[in-house]
Amino acid sequence: MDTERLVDDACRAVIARHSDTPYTAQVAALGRGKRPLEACQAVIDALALPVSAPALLEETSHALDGKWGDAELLPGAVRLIQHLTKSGVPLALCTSTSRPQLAAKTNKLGELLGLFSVVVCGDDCTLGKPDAEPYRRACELLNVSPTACLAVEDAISGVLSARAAGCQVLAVPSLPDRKAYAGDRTEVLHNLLDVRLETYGLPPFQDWVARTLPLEPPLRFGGPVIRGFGRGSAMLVRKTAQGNDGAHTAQGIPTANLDVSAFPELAHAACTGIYSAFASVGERLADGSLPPVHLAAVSVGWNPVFKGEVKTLEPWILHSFAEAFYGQTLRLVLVAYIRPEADFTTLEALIKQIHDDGDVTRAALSLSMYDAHRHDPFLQPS
Ligand code: ADP
Ligand code: RBF
Ligand code: MG
Repeated sequence: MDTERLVDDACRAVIARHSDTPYTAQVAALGRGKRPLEACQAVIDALALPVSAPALLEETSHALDGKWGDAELLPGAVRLIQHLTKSGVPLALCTSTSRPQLAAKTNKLGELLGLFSVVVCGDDCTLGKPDAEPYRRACELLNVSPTACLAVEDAISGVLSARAAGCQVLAVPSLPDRKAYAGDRTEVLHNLLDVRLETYGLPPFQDWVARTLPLEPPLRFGGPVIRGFGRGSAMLVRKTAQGNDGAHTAQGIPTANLDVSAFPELAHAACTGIYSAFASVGERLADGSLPPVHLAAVSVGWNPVFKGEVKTLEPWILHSFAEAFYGQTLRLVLVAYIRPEADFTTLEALIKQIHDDGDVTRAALSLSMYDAHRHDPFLQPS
């Protein structure tokens, strides 16, 4: 579940009462996945806060009261749980949350929680993550050897716990710093949607269609187009399109950027990747007609090719516009996932890949199962 944002907001507010030292992403990462009291202690140690762990926990718990219900499932989590259940693979939930808190936190899980045959909570164990005990206990209760278990984790402490217990580990960090997660029997992905279960001897997903994975429900984002780094049109120019018959054939890959900070659920979670979408720009035309709906190949992520440190959300709209449209309202309905964002050693390789994403988008979104989303009311100005 994506509880990072809720916890971070509460911690930032509470810590500001005790210290001027900022609660950075690095400090936040130290507490992740740990039991509440141990998470507080980790943050206190890092920031040398003049407060005890129980006192800090008291304050943050208070700030979080009634907020847990806002926690969303990470993209791909429902798909994974349902597929494994249908395939008869036993599931355990191994959480640092205490049993009394679990109900409040897993509000949105609904019936999914009942699909886990084993639930290990933080207060069931003598030692919490990153110790091996929680995962060792989960495997025992499943009555399966840890080597035959796959642990799915987004926090370092959870990865360490599962690895120490002897499990195979699938890590989906929410941060661009992925090196810290690497280790024996560990695969680090950008996104839960990318998991190839057959790698682990588990029944493979069979829901890919025309090189895309349908997003149910689709993801909707709208807002004014902001300036990016000015790279798309200028740097992502296909060499083969240049020269020959004049400058106008040299077309770059302009991407209309939205402000990611307006979508906290995107800013935090491990949901980077390349997607296919329907897009519209601007308001009703003077004659009252609606702005047209276009296809778009959308990038959500850290842009590793450019060593980016901020997440961006940017569609390359597969349409030739007469002029730029900064400041106008852009609406996106992401209907399919294509691939994780990748690092490339040359710009040509990135450009070729993006054009391929465009081809995938054109082919897939013409299928009736996707084409229906063209009429999503979200795409029209209110
Ligand atoms: P920036 O870094 O400021 O986003 P880009 O080089 O990526 O600059 O160009 C993006 C801008 O180009 C968009 O904000 C939009 O105004 C304009 N634009 C023109 N055609 C397109 C298109 N087909 N898709 C996306 N943006 C386009
Ligand atoms: N950037 C990357 O670093 N890796 C990628 O795999 C990648 N894929 C992209 C796919 C599409 C469809 C689009 C539109 C962009 C992609 N980019 C990728 C983002 C690119 O770095 C970004 O648009 C430029 O930096 C312009 O800001
Ligand atoms: Mg751009």
